[in-house]
Amino acid sequence: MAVREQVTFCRICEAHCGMVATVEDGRVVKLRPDPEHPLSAGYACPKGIAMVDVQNDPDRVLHPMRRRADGTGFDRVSWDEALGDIGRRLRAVRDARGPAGIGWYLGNPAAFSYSHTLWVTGFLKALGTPHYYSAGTQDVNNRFAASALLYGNPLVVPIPDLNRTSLLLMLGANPLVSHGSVLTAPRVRDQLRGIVDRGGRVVVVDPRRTETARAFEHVPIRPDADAFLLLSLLHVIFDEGLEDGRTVARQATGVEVLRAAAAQHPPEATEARTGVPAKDVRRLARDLAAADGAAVYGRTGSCLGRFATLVAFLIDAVNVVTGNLDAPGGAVFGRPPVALDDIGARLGLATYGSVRSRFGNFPDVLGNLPAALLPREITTPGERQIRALFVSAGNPVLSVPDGEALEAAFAELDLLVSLDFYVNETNRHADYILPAATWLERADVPLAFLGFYTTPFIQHSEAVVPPAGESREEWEVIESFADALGLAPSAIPALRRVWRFGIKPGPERLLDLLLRTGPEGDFFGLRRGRLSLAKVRRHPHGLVLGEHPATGVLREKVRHRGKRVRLDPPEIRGELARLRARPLDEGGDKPLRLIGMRELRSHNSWMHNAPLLMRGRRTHALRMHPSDAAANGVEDGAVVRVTSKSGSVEVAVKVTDEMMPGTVALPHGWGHRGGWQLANRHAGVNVNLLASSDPDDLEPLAGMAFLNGIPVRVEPLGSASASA
Ligand SMILES: Nc1nc2c(c(=O)[nH]1)N[C@H]1C(S)=C(S)[C@@H](COP(=O)(O)OP(=O)(O)OC[C@H]3O[C@@H](n4cnc5c(=O)[nH]c(N)nc54)[C@H](O)[C@@H]3O)O[C@H]1N2
Ligand SMILES: Nc1nc2c(c(=O)[nH]1)N[C@H]1C(S)=C(S)[C@@H](COP(=O)(O)OP(=O)(O)OC[C@H]3O[C@@H](n4cnc5c(=O)[nH]c(N)nc54)[C@H](O)[C@@H]3O)O[C@H]1N2
Ligand code: SF4
Ligand SMILES: [Mo]
Repeated sequence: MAVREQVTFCRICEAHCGMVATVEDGRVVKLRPDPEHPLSAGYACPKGIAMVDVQNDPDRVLHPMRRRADGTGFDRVSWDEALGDIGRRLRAVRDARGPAGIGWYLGNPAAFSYSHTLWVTGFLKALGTPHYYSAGTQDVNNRFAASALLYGNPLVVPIPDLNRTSLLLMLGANPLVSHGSVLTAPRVRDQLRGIVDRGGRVVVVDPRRTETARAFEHVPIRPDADAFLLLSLLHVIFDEGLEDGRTVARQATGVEVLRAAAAQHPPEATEARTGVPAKDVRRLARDLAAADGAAVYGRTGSCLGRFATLVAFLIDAVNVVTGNLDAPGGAVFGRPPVALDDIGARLGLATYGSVRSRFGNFPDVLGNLPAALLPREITTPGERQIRALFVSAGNPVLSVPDGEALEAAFAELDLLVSLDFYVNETNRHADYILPAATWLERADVPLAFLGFYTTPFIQHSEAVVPPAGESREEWEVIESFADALGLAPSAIPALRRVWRFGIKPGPERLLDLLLRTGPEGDFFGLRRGRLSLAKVRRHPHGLVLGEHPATGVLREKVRHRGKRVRLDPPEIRGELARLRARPLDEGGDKPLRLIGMRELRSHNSWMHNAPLLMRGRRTHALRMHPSDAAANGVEDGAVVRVTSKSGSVEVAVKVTDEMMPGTVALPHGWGHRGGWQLANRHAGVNVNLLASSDPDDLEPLAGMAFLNGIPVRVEPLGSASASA
């Protein structure tokens, strides 16, 4: 038996922990943390270890599958047959409807494959369709929209300088479980602990006393009220003259608008909205202003409310006003060896509002339109109606509001094609499922995340094993689609031109070019000893590229005239007015507020089939405070009906005082009925049936789904044992 070990890195979440794979006879049999990784240094979470279960899963899709006409299942077909038929049907759609008849939904795991992302972007750019959707409108697009408004470039995104900060204020993030997002900090627990060990503080603003909140300081807040809290922090800072006036004058324009807005939200006035005592807000504001390096950081809990872009904007505004933007220990701009913000801007990919959605007139964010609109885009006749849809590395039926409407809409498509390695709740409706390689089966670099490392870093991994069965990497499959349409799938015009002469640079050539011409690049030998793909490859455990992220680079980043941060864009003034006009809503017959949460042994919807993660009778449960349970006549373990204006689900309750009274939490990514048998046995429910896909319910500036703070009612149905 041939046994070998190979160094690689995990590509499930943004920490990108170093791993060592054991390969026996061409099969990955074990994954363990890499002790020699300079940053993760022997750490990996249970999901990383359990990837071996996914890799060898008997339920994995290993050859192309075509749905039977009668809908009773799938038949195995050859790649040639599948690609031939898909090509014909794509051409028919394009001939009849133009490129706007074709759309793409790109799921979260795609972000962990640079080739997948670049080839989808290139394909859609070459095709010329406006229909580009992704997990982004359920995740982070508000952050990019805020950056477009603040800095004139959606790809300019600050991260907290964890290694140097003395006060980290986190809104809606639970890094002890999520391991950090829009923040690449392997061993994040140690990094946060380090702040406290240096005499600093970590403050967690969250409706739930999370794992992170418990380990540090917790400020409970009502869901969807972060904008009020941030405005009150600004209120105190301005009112007490605590702002860093010189830095603000140097870095920003329009501060008067912010000052006037903040003046209307003293902490005593917002207390009823946020539930945060005014005296605590005042103290926090003073601490932020006084700290030697403070950073405010927000993640999904701050992104999925009704004012998501405003919240992201205000987070950076607090960083600016306290003098902490682009300064050591504050909110900084990373030090990526590939400057995606600059490249994106030059290629015309760093867009905000260059396209508008057919419904609700939402602006695109980096080309993305709101995924919640997909059912309407598919079913409503007219120009730009979607007739053919690709879904790669996504499960929007579970991850996007109103999956039932999406499932119903699929029936009206001429063609639905999925690139995945499971039959999930979405692609079970596909005409074709094309088997994708896993991250253990492809070479990679964390390209999209290089700017988010709190210690500048790069790593390359070779494929550990070749694609299993007939699996293929996405970029190759996308080239087949492009061939069928006579397109060169590149966002770079020069490459599209040479493509016609048969010159088709693959991912590696492109990556090498990006590295060698980047800020650390060797410019093909002009700067000896600097970065090239070959050099990165010579360091399989990865390469630390500097001690700290860059500071003092704001003027290079900002694209507004005068190179200053804009604190008064009209879009934000509109949101501030909308916020002021918002009535204090008691919810009527839906008095509770539903939020999301993540668990250590789940990863969105796709790791519930891994036996290692499903041990110990795991179930899907609604978390509820004892006082709410008592008021609603609910006991621990009882099954309840949760009803919102959009739908209802039945799920068991876990009574816990970690919830803030009035707020209930239910994880997403459950509600299984795909081809994953173990997951189906622990099915749970689809929480997003409670979310709305009505354009009026999406956040206006980025089209964010409203997933945190949904008004609901909870009614007891009986005990779990009785209904089982
Ligand atoms: N184990 C695990 N890790 C993951 C994932 C996973 O599914 N499982 N998913 C990955 C992905 S795709 C992402 S995007 C990241 C997300 O990374 P994080 O955003 O750090 O992860 P969450 O655990 O969702 O944390 C969001 C927090 O926001 C809180 N919250 C909800 N509503 C509000 C609100 O209105 N205001 C405030 N202030 N807080 C609120 C929730 O209680 C929750 O604790 O995690 C990644 N890592
Ligand atoms: N209520 C609520 N809803 C949410 C959230 C929330 O906090 N609350 N969070 C949102 C967030 S942050 C996110 S990111 C989304 C996630 O939403 P999606 O990205 O739509 O879905 P996932 O559950 O990540 O499913 C990913 C699919 O990709 C497949 N896959 C995994 N790796 C690969 C690969 O390398 N190649 C290919 N081709 N396929 C692969 C998996 O088998 C799975 O079927 O959910 C969002 N939905
Ligand atoms: S924290 Fe877990 S899932 Fe994330 S990269 Fe590390 S091992 Fe992978
Ligand atoms: Mo996400």
